[in-house]
Amino acid sequence: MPTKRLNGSEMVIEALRSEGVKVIFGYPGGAVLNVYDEIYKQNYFKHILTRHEQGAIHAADGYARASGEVGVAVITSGPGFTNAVTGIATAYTDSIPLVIISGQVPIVQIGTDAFQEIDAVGISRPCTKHNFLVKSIEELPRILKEAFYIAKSGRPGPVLVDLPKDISATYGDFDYPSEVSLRTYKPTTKGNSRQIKKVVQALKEAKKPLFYIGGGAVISGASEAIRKLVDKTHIPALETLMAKGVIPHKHPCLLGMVGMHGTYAANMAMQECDLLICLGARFDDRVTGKVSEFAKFAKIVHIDIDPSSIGKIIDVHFPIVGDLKSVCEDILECLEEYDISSIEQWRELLAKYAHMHPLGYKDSDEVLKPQWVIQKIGEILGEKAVVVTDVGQHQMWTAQFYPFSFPRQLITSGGLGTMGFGLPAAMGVKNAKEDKIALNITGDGSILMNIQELMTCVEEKIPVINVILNNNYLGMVRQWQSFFYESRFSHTDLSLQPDFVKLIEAFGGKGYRVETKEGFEEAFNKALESGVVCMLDVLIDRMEHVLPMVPGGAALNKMILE
Ligand SMILES: Cc1ncc(C[n+]2csc(CCOP(=O)(O)OP(=O)(O)O)c2C)c(N)n1
Repeated sequence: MPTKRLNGSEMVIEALRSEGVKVIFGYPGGAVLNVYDEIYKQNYFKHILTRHEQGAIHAADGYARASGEVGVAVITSGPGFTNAVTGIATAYTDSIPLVIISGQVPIVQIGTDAFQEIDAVGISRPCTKHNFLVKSIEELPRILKEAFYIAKSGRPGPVLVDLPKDISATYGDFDYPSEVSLRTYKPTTKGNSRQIKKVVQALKEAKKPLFYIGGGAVISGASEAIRKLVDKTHIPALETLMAKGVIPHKHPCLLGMVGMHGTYAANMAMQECDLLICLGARFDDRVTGKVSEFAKFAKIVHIDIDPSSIGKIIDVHFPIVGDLKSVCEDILECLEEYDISSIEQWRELLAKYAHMHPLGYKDSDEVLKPQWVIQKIGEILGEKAVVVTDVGQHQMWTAQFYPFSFPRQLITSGGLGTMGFGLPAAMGVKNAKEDKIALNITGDGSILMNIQELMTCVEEKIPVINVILNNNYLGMVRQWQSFFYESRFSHTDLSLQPDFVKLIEAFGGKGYRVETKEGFEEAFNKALESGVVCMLDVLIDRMEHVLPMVPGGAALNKMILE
């Protein structure tokens, strides 16, 4: 490609075009105005104006999670940037690839407390995979190329490009690099073959082996290879919240979700296994419970693209650094034969556990149970929806009761647990997956955190279906207060509420209040037919708990079951 003379803003547009970006989310302001002027002139990609910078980042994040591509957001300096931080941290914790272009004050004003100046690079250091402050026009093409490369390679994550206003107007030579070579950053993708052979040997010898599947399985596209491994070996598998759908919910080897609100069978399996094969999971405290009691009898295999995550929390006997998909394929190749009968007793024991305490709830005819609502939605939509959640009890009930059957079908803030994620993320999802229904299951607390994005949905005609499981409480916090603070409900009562139906109507969408089972089906079908952004305000049992529950810091087998 011949070198072109472009200014910084034109370079940004050209880079986005070269990267094949189809949609970006953003919010303008003075420091980023030059870039916005170029956005106005181009027709390569769509720009969606959110109503808050946090919304822009979550939307780009939802887009990335649903599509597997890099999400892009453009924001301005100062408060624009600080508003974005929660979104950036959310993506960082769940290893989501984003490129965020933020306007910055002109170079000469940096460090002078100029209007809307903030140290974006300093603030974002702990919550980005990498960040750049562009100091000259010459380095901008390289930085843009590297930003995309770093965001999506290895363990993905958000990358910030902080672009001072003067540089966005300065002309320079634009020669967009076709490749990236970074001396200090070279992710290992191929797993060590000797180590893989050892794992295969251990797998054949184990009497109680167990697959522990994490979000890395989704990110690396390893689902098919993992399914093949499970189908070949019949080794029981458990999943984290972030791995929902990697193994379809009805697969006979799947024990369900592990951890604080995991199934009895999954948690007991974790405690009793003799070989734990961790496939792209992080040993998060919500999964391990008390670390010293965790998988005490097991030899541990940990496969992860990020070497720094191996051995961080749990001692590992067989570390393998590499891309999970490629390592799983190597294991499959190396495995050749596997004697399924050698683990029959183990499978029988776990089947007994699953039978003893299946996931369940007491249904009622007087009051709507949230679990019933989610099961019903699952029956109606099944594979037709990509399900987004906010954070709280509704998130856990969704994980427990929705029949997930493909990877990227559940989009949720797992690591950071960010209330307010749902609605904007669902907007991103709908843009990535037009053929799917974008369903946001949310709480009465969470929805109010980014409710302004309803306006974006109306303007951009994004028909997100929001289901509020309304318990008039910050339910998950109230649950902790019930169990661990003798029901002193300090500031978790949300009885005072807006009229959600009128609220969404004011924005220009459709709203329905639901109090009965019949009413739910009727309203839900109307919402599906409406083709516009909707909100169902579903009044549920106010005091329902998410069970089972492992109290924070307890061992996984110390579950509260009822
Ligand atoms: C931004 C943010 N603030 C606070 C919390 C702590 N928190 C976790 S769950 C929860 C309650 C959520 O309430 P709601 O959205 O109504 O959902 P429910 O638990 O009732 O289903 C809170 C406050 C959080 N996760 N995120």
